[in-house]
Amino acid sequence: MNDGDGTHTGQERRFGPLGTALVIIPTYNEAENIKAIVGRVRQAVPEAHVLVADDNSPDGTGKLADELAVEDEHVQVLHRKGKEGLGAAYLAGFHWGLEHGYGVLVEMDADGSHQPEELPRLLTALKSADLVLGSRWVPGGRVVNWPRSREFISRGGSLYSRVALDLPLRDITGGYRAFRRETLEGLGLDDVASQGYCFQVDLARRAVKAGYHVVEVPITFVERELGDSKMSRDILVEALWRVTTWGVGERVGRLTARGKRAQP
Ligand SMILES: Nc1nc2c(ncn2[C@@H]2O[C@H](COP(=O)(O)OP(=O)(O)OP(=O)(O)O)[C@@H](O)[C@H]2O)c(=O)[nH]1
Ligand SMILES: [Mg+2]
Repeated sequence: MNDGDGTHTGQERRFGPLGTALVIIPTYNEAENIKAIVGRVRQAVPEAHVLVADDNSPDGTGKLADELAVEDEHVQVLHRKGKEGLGAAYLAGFHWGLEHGYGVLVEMDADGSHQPEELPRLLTALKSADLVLGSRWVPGGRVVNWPRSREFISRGGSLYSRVALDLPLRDITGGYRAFRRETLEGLGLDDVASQGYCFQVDLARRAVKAGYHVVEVPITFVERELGDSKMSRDILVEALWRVTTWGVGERVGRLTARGKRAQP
């Protein structure tokens, strides 16, 4: 229920049963990681299904994923034609999952930063929420093996988004999340910003503004050990720029609305 000022208490809400979860793992050149991560998900949450969304990785990740899918009917692979970014892969995965009737859609990186063993806690929290964010920056959350500079940028990015967009959240750029299907259906995915961190910020922002009950659950984020990062300075700069434009847009919108109300 909406408590009147736009925030959501979730207290008096009744949440329906969760249904089967689909863990979506976007991959680009994750040949060193794919088997281990899928195995860990299958072990940690045996009833869940896995969808690997691969952008035709040159290192053969898609083929390795196909091998896993042959062995295990809980594993599926979505082959995409080329590298289009993390957000586009997730959007394709969400659509696939919604079409196939899954009740919960989970975002998880392939590189082991998001520990599958923590997924049961996210899913438990989702029983009384519309969206659960795995959070590094709430009490109990932490990062392992990150240089100070990386932590500073990530904390700074979330703080900036929190203030600029007026969001009651601590970790807004993280990508370990569990959505109820109804939440995704209600967000309007067609025009979501699809690049890197923008994608995560845009989804969180839409969920809060739409009045959904968003809960942060502490996670331990582990820096990747194998393979290369795909995040770039461009993705970071784009996120900064977009968040600023969204923030300014919202403030101008509020002022204009106030001005109209004040007119006789
Ligand atoms: N399908 C697809 N997956 C991608 C793309 N870019 C990144 N990914 C995947 O998205 C996940 C997150 O990417 P990372 O490179 O680990 O980004 P990050 O976690 O912010 O950066 P690091 O901490 O340096 O690892 C990984 O599973 C990547 O393989 C893409 O263009 N297409
Ligand atoms: Mg990573």
